[in-house]
This record gives sequence, structure tokens and C-alpha cells, in this order.
Amino acid sequence: MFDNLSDKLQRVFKNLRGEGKLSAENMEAALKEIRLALLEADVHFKVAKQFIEAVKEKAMGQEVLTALSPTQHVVKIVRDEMVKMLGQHQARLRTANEPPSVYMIVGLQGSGKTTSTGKLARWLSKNGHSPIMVSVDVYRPAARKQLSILARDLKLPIYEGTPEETKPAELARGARKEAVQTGRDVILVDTAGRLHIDEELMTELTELKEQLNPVEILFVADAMTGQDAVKSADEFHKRLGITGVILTKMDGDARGGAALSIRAVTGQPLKFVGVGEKPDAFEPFHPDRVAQRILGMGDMLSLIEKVEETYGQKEQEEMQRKLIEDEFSLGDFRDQMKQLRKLGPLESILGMMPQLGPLKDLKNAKIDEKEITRLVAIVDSMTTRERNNHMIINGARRRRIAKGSGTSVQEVNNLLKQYAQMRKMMKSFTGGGFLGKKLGKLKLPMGFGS
Ligand SMILES: Nc1nc2c(ncn2[C@@H]2O[C@H](COP(=O)(O)OP(=O)(O)OP(=O)(O)O)[C@@H](O)[C@H]2O)c(=O)[nH]1
Ligand SMILES: [Mg+2]
Repeated sequence: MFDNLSDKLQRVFKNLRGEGKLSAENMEAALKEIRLALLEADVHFKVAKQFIEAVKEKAMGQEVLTALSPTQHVVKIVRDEMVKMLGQHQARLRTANEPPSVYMIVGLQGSGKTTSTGKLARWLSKNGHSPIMVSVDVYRPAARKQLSILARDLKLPIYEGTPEETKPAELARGARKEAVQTGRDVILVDTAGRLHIDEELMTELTELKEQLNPVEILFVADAMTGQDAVKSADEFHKRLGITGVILTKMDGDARGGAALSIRAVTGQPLKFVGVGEKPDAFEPFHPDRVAQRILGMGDMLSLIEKVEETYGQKEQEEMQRKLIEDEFSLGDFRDQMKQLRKLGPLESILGMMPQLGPLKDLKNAKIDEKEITRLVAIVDSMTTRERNNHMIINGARRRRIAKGSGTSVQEVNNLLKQYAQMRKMMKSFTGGGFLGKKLGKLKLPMGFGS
């Protein structure tokens, strides 16, 4: 369902990479395109606006991870904000201190309440609970029958009620009694839907809420209805106080706007999504996974994650300072090499990099695992003075270093050349490079990036 949005965002990042250097101007243009892409995906305009503002602010203010290229850094910020927009963490179902926990399933007509009640019962029973279902939809003759059939197919318990119980409140009371007697820990109450939000429906739901004291009031919204789903979720929340949303029909060709805005507009989390008509087409909602899916670029995102894990904040800050003050020594060069190795096999790191971008000059300096080991050995064979001032490394010293590290003078020369190249490269980033002084001080550690 996020295909369109995903395509568009990826195009924005691709263009950004193609620019080589990031400037305030092309960043601005990229943000504009991201905003458009969100709006076209039917994201609520206020949510889109907030999103862009947050990304902008972060791009300006945040310290840049040394190991990320400018574009990667922007992707990281967009990912972080998207996860935040979707609710940050997976929202789990609440349980009552004293079972049974009552979950009310509410929503407009045809949104998927009854189907979702069955799906949720199935999911709960597979996750260590013993739910019982009850339908309090006394208006549509076939409604209660529908849930009974579903329960039978799923082989899960349902409270069918007695002939005397004709009102929602009576059925709910009967279900609670049955749940206590049979030791069920969750009661799922499938309620009636209406075409529109009306007084009668709200009054009935409010009364049920008072009687049942539910720990969850789950609003079932049809993703296909886009912003209308968001609007009614908001309305229900204001009138009834919902605790979460189940978004159904995510398997359809909806643009995704509802999924992306419901949390931000209502303040209530998306808890589950329905992705088909079958009982197992139902999943807990994971903000991070969904953001990942929207952004595509799985490779680049996993690289970003690795970098986040590998580089400590302190080290980053120190490296930044050194780069700014032009103190990047051969020792730092070696440490960066080692860091890079921690990221994993070099081929896979390079494979994750979409292109070499502004650092294509360093293409010839392709490094493999063994070469890193060799480079580290060479630097280790230097004296501290040599490491801190490469200018003093003359011919005699080069011969000594080669001998000490079991390499050749040629290899020592190569390393010094690479180091000099890298310093130059980095200077161009610290100077007028990434968004100039305005966005701060970005620099690349290794000469890979885009
Ligand atoms: N493709 C798809 N269809 C779904 C999904 N969830 C529900 N449906 C379908 O949507 C239709 C309505 O589902 P119901 O569960 O009866 O909806 P309801 O909210 O209980 O409807 P009322 O009780 O009439 O208000 C059915 O045809 C379901 O099969 C879903 O996640 N994906
Ligand atoms: Mg129903």
C-alpha cells in the first residue's frame, strides 16, 4: 500500500545523492518533494507539515554521525521522524488488573469490526490468552450469527446469549458472567456499526463503556477510506476515548495516509492492521518495520543501524573536533580503519553504499580486509611523533616503517598518499561542504559515501 510513497521518497534520496554535495538549496528542494509525496499519499496536511518541520530542524541542529554521508544522514533523520509519526514503539494491548479484561470493538458500519473481533480472538489465543467473544449488535439480524459462524470456524468460545437477553447491556452482562465461570481472561465485545456517527450510537457505546469498564476501546477503521477514517477515529476518540486503532483492509490499494496520520491526529496508537479477509491476515503494528518498508532502502538503513551501534557518541564528537581543527592524525586514520572493519566485511559495506558520489576520486583506494590489516600494521610501526606529524616521515623513516610492518616502501607510500587524500577530502566537507556552516560540520570518515 505504500508503494507510491516509497517510490517517490526513494527518488528524492536518489536525486539528493546525485547532487554530490548537499547544500541548503537542494535540501530545501528535497524537503518540498517529501512533503508533496506525503500529501499525495493522503497524509493529513498538518501531519505532513509537522513532519517536514521536524526533519528540517534535525538536519540543521543535529550532530552528524561521522560515518554517514550527508544523504545517509538525511535518510536517517527521515526514518527517525517517520517511526515517531507512526508511534515509535509497538503499542501493546492492556490487560486489567483483575481479569477478565474487556475489549470493546467499535467503529463505523462495514469497517471490519466483526472480522477483526475474530482475528483478534485468534491472535490472543495464540499468544497465551483465553478470550471469549460476544456480539452486542442487536440491530442487524445477521450480525450475531456472523460472529457465531466465525467463532465456530475458529473453534474459539463465544457467548451467544439467552432468548431473554435482547439488549446490548444484557448480552454484555451475560458474557462477563460466562467469562468468570469458565476462566476466560479477555472478553471481546463486537459492537454495532452505523453509517455515520450519531447520537444514538454514541449514547449506546458510552453506556456500554460505563457498564463494562473496558481496558481497551479499539476503533476499527477502514484504510481504504483514507482521511475519513482519520476523521472518524478522532471523533470517536473525543466522544468515547479510544485506546487504540485497528486499521483494516491494508491489503487494498489505499495510499496509506490513514496509517500515517491516525497516530499524530488522535494521539492514539495503531495497534493492529488487517491485511486480508482470512482470520490470519492480521498483524501487530510495528512502527519501525513499517517505516523501513516505506523507505525501502533496506540496505542503507541497516548500514545506518550498524553505524549507530558501532560508533559511540564520545568518539564521534572527538573525531569531529579533530577534523575541524585539522588534527586528524595517522593514528586517527588507523582507528577509523579499525572502526570500519567493525562494521563488517568491507565488501558488504561497499555493497550497501549506493555509489561513491563525491568521493569517487578515492575509487582507486579500494580497500579490502587484508589491506586494512596491512594499513593498521604500518601505522602501528610508526612512532607517536610520526603519527602526529606525517610531514617528518622521510625516506629513511619509510624504509624503517616498511621493515617494521613487514610491508614494502611502496605500500607505506600508498598509505601516506591515501591519508593525505582523505585529509583533503575531509577538509572540503568541513569547509563549504555539506550545507556549509549553516547545517554544521559534517565529515566523512573513510572516503566512502554519497
Ligand atoms: N481485504 C480485506 N477485507 C476485510 C478486512 N477486514 C474486513 N474485511 C472485509 O470487510 C467486510 C466487512 O467486514 P465486517 O467485519 O463484517 O465489518 P463490520 O464492521 O463488522 O460491519 P458491520 O457489523 O455491518 O458494521 C467483509 O467483507 C470483510 O471480509 C481486511 O483486513 N482486508
Ligand atoms: Mg459487524
